[in-house]
Amino acid sequence: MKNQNNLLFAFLGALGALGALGGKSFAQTSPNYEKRWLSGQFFSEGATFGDFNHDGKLDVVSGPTIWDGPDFKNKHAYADYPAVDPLGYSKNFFAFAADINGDGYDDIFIIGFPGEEAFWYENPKDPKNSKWTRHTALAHADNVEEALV
Ligand SMILES: [Ca+2]
Ligand SMILES: [Ca+2]
Repeated sequence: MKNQNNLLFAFLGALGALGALGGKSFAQTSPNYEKRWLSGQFFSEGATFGDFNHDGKLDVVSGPTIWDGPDFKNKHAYADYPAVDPLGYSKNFFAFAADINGDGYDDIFIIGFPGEEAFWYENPKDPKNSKWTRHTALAHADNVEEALV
């Protein structure tokens, strides 16, 4: 035990020396982030970021919901489908943000359950986030490894 304590003190001393040499402590250089809990229900395996309301700040899309950045407190539905059993799978395996129709606004592309439809939701370009129109992209997306190209 004494050897372990000596080793720990030597390790901490080395960290302190490195911090002094760099001018910053270890705590000042380690990643800084805040964990946010978006929902207690399971809607999708996929989630992503995009600027859906076109305000220059990234928003989050997960399942049928968009959370406006940067605080992610204001949420709104772009689609309407229920939560699923978290012991199973959803119909939303991958989510991508891209301007599919070239109108300057991020749309949402979803690869559903393997072997089933891949689809995208057209951004209505409305700050009130009115109805997003769903379009079929592929009748069958067979591989989980599918990627938006
Ligand atoms: Ca935004
Ligand atoms: Ca678009």
